[in-house]
Parts: sequence; C-alpha cells; structure tokens
Amino acid sequence: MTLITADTHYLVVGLGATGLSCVRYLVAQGKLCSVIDSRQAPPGLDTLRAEFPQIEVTLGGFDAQVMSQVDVLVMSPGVPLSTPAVQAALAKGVRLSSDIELFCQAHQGRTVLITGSNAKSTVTSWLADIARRSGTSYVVGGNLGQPALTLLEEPVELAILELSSFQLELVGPLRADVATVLNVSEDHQDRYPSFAAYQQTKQRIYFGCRHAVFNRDDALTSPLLPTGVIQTSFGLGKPDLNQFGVQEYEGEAWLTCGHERWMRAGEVALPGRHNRSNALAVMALAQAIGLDREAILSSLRAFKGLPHRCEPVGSIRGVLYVNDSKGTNVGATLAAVEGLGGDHPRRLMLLLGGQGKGADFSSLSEPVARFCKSSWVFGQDQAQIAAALDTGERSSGVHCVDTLEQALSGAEAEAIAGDIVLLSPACASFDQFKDFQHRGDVFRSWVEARL
Ligand code: UMA
Ligand code: ADP
Repeated sequence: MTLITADTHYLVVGLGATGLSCVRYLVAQGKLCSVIDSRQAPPGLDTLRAEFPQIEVTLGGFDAQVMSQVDVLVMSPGVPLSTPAVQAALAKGVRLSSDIELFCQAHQGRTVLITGSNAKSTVTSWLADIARRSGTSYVVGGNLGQPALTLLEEPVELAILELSSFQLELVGPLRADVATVLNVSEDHQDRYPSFAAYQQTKQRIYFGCRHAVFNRDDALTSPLLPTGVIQTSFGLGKPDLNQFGVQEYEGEAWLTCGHERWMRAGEVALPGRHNRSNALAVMALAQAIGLDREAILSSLRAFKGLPHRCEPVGSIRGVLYVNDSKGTNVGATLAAVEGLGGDHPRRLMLLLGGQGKGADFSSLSEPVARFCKSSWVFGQDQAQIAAALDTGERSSGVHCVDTLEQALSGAEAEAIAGDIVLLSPACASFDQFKDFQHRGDVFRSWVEARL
C-alpha cells in the first residue's frame, strides 16, 4: 500500500465540480497534485488555469502511463472504476481515493451518510431541516448540491452527506456515525455489470459505521456487518422494540418507535405511501444521531419536500399537473404511480421517456395498466418503453410522441376533471434536456402558461 507522505503525488481524475473541489482542497493542504480529464475542454478548465497556473493538466484521454506514475488517483464520480487506464494504474500499485474519503478523514464532527436508489435527496434535506430546527450546526451536500470538500470551510457539529453509488465505488471504510441504504431498485445498469454489483456498491456505505439504519421492507438494504454495530430498522409494518414503523390505534395509523407513539401518520406534511416510508427513515436517522425529538416532530409536520419530486404544479379545468421529473428510474416512477393512483383506477396520464440507462421497464406495465388512463412516451428509448407498457388488451393506451410538449398536449386533450397528468419519466433527461431540473421547468412553464 502507498504511504501518504509530504511528497505524495495526487492525480485528480476528471475535472467537474468534484475535481475542482479536490484540487482546491489538496493545494490548500500543501499537497502535490495534477489533473487528467478524458475531454479536450472539461468544465472548470478556465477556472483551474486562472487559479492554479502551476498545475499540470493532461487532456483528451486517460493516459495509462500518466496515471500509473503517481501515488494516488483522486477519482471523480463520473469516471467508472472499470476505465482501462484506472485498472492499469491499480495493477501497478497506485492507490485510489475520492473527495468523499478525503472529507470523511478531515471532518471532525459527526457524520450521517445516506444512499439508496431513490429518496436520497428528500431524506438528506429533511434531516438537514431537523438539524436546523434543533439548533445543531451542520453542513449538507455530496451528490446533492455542493461537493463534499467544499463543506469543510467552517467546522460544524454534523455533516449530512447524500452519496451516489458512483461515489461509493471509490471508498474504503468511511466510519460514519450513522449510515443508511434507504432502498435498492434497478438504476445505472449502463455502468454496472449486474444488479448485484450495483447493490453491493450501495452496501459499502456501511463499512466501519457505528450505527446502521436500514429498510425492513427492502431486504437488499439490510447490512452485513460484524456484531457491535448498532442497527435500527424502519418499515411500513408494525415495528419491534426500538424500531420504527406504523401501528393502528383505534382505527388511526401512527408512526411509532416500538410501541411508543410519535405522531399520527396523517400529520406528516408530505403525501403518499413512499413519503411515509421516508418519514420513518428520517425519524430513525435523526434519533440515531441524537437530534432533538421536538425538532423531529415539527419538521415532519412542516417539511414540504423538494421541487421536481411529485410536486403539484397547478390545476387546469380540474386536472392536476404533477412534476416528478426527478423520477429518473423505474423504482421512482412505480412509487409515484402507486402513490398518486391510490384508490382511483385509471385517473392518471403518465408522461415518461428519455435515456433508459439499460433498465428493464417491464415491472411498470401492471401498475400502469391499473392506474393509468394512458401513457405518453417520448425521447431516446421510447420504443423499448412503449413495448414494455403495451401488453395487449389489459394495457392502457400507449402513445409515442417526439417531445414532452407533444405528450402534454396529448394528455391535456384526453384528461377530464379529477384526472392527474403526471410527469415521472423513469429515465435520465440528457437526450432532450440539460438535466432533470430543465425537464421539470419545461413541464412547469407549459402548465403555468395555461393557468
Ligand atoms: N467525464 C468525462 N471525462 C472525465 C470526467 C468526467 O467525460 O474525465 C464526464 C462523466 O462521465 C460525466 C460528467 O463528465 O458524464 C460529469 O462527471 P463528474 O465526475 O465530473 O461530475 P461532477 O461535475 O464532479 O459532479 C459530481 C456528480 N456527478 C456524477 O456523479 C455524474 C454530481 O451528481 C454531484 O452533484 C457532484 O459531483 C457533487 O458531489 C449529479 C448526478 O447526476 C447530480 N449524480 C448521479 C445521480 O444522482 O444519479 C449519480
Ligand atoms: P434521489 O436523490 O435518490 O434521486 P429524490 O428524493 O430526489 O431521490 O427523489 C427521486 C425520485 O424518487 C422522485 O421521483 C421521488 O418522487 C421518488 N421517491 C421518493 N421517495 C421514494 C421512495 N421511498 N421509494 C421510491 N421512490 C421514491
């Protein structure tokens, strides 16, 4: 193993937001570092050259020789570990690191690490809201918003980090105070050789943690850990002692810890079954990290969620338009369709499509047939998605169109008062939009122009 010494040479691999934050951090620590990027003009290049003219930058490809001559590769999450030049460097004994690993080594306060296929940003922001209400000094970031190393500027009591599977590929034991995998369903299958490989990557968040929080309703989140690590579960069923769940008392559902009633489930501000599960996760995490019970309860009653996640945008002639543009995989769209479909068969008009990331869409066909009047498929992988949804007689109408606007017009023409038009694409947006926010903003603007 490479020993870290004063003249250890770090190579920052990839110059996005993460790469730039790594260079700034390493330079501030007095470390020797250089940069490599596969692109000729990566984002942040001008800033890097202006701030650090002395730093050597290799562009236009990953050169195995350049990458094998250094001591440590500090990887950006957008660069897969399977990249041949990275593998060649590893074979030569070069060490791997990342912004998340550097952050966890440097941060002095407590740390909560959150991953999952869906609900990461919602749960991360919700926990931050509780920290704020309890008067705890905190920072929040990671895959959500600010790269981790930019959060080290002020010392704080608590760091709350959302981590993607890409970020977890690149880390050894993170030794979090509290770590969680919220749920695991198919995503990023264009990056991983198998679903098992993706799921195992998520599990890395638990390495070395003091307290693991997992989802009883999703066996794939259950940690494989040595004894001595505290474990707390959450789930929508009745909980065991000291676990979080839902219990009925006199016909009313309560969120409880064991038998201890914390709050009526109906008081949680965020609607839908999936958000009830998220609320329980937040309760378990907040208690595990020692946040104040009053702050937890007031946040459960008040937290309104994030834009682009099952967000009601407006009603036109009695038809509700809901923006779930952050539904970028099949699991998220399933949660939205089942959550909004509720007890009303076939009142949804589902707008979906984009880049499918190698996913299998077949699990959508049954709930879509049950809850949707029609579906409107646009974007790059529309043929594959339409084929999965069009299962013959039982399926609802499946229409292929070119753009989101055409999907909206088609759905508008068909909808009657009481229906819901739901954008929950189950796909990445990059074929037709800058990102998922842009896609959600196009949806919102179209609706607002008609209000
Ligand atoms: N790239 C190259 N060549 C390189 C380096 C990167 O082509 O040499 C490409 C990547 O393939 C990717 C893009 O550049 O398409 C950006 O990659 P990056 O590693 O430079 O990304 P950053 O700008 O540093 O942003 C990353 C996260 N991006 C990714 O994981 C792709 C951001 O998550 C995160 O907010 C940011 O760090 C701060 O921590 C975004 C994301 O899409 C929101 N995450 C995925 C998700 O949520 O599903 C995982
Ligand atoms: P992430 O950061 O993991 O992408 P978000 O909180 O941004 O998570 O939500 C992403 C998508 O997942 C949204 O479409 C949201 O409606 C959906 N979602 C939220 N909670 C859940 C859940 N518990 N299970 C499945 N999908 C969920």
